[in-house]
Amino acid sequence: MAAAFLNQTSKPERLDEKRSEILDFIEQQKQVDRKVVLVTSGGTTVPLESKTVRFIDNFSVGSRGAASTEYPFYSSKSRTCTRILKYESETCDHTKGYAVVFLHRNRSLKPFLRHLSTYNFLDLLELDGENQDAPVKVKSEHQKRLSSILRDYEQVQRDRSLLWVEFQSLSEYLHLLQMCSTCLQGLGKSAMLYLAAAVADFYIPKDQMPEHKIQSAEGPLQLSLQLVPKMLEPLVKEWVPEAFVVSFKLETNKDILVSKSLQALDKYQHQLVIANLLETRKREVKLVTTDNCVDISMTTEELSSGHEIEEKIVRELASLHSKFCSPDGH
Ligand code: 9Z3
Repeated sequence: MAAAFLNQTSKPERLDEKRSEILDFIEQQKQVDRKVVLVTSGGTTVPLESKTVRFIDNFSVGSRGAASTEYPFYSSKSRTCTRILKYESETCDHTKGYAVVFLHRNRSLKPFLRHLSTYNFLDLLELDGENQDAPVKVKSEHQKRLSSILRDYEQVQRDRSLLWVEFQSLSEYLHLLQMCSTCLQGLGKSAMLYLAAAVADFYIPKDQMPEHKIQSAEGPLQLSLQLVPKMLEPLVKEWVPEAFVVSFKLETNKDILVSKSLQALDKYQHQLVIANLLETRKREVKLVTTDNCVDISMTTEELSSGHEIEEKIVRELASLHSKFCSPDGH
């Protein structure tokens, strides 16, 4: 099913080039003995026309993935590094932790940059002087915030511990997911997959898709969508069988959340499901494994002081992953 879907949809551009970039990146991380996590983030689009004017989309802006990408860099030694959140000058340890392959929807939230997403970029800047070639500088009230974000970003760039991979449509995402996962195979157990992207469940197969823009003159539009095959199955069984795989389960009805998560674990045989409800996803999640269910939640004080649930999620996962990697499992 998954293979048939991938065969009938066109591959993203420069796929082979991207594959070698990822393999190089993974090799560099191996040399410094860093674990690697693949974080997927944002929603996928489902085109209605081959020459796409219209597409179906979903709500996800990629907050979960972008926030979660910032914490693994520090997770092995400095467990409570909150500099990015509070913009204070605590010392972070960037030497170990994880490297991240950030597979994200284009124009969704990005790690580091997301802290500025509520600003108009131009409002952060001013001209230093009146003349034509006066330099541009950051306004004094934004200096502290920006230099803190920039320092963290530059550190990650210097360490070469973050690789950006972009998708837009469902098929791009699935091809890239397959490619990134298979690249991680060489890391064995020290690879983690953190599948936070909100992936479409329905699509229009290529042979049923009109080539040109659908015309409104033809009257009301009726769509018939097919089910997208679940990629977790080949991912766990074939693409990256040894890795620590974390998927997300999103529901709006709390009564079915845990049972659906357990069903997914049973069906795909991966390590963990993070269960969340649409409305409360920023303040509570459940980490569901076959034999346990751990609640992670945020107090109002924690949230109002700028802390994020992803910090706790990543800390917990790093600890579970480390047990998973140790020979006796402790
Ligand atoms: C999630 O559940 C993520 O936590 C959210 C994050 C998409 C809710 P935001 O981007 O939201 O921060 O606004 N992701 C997985 C959603 C999903 O598609 N899950 C599938 C399902 O529930 C399984 S792979 O069936």
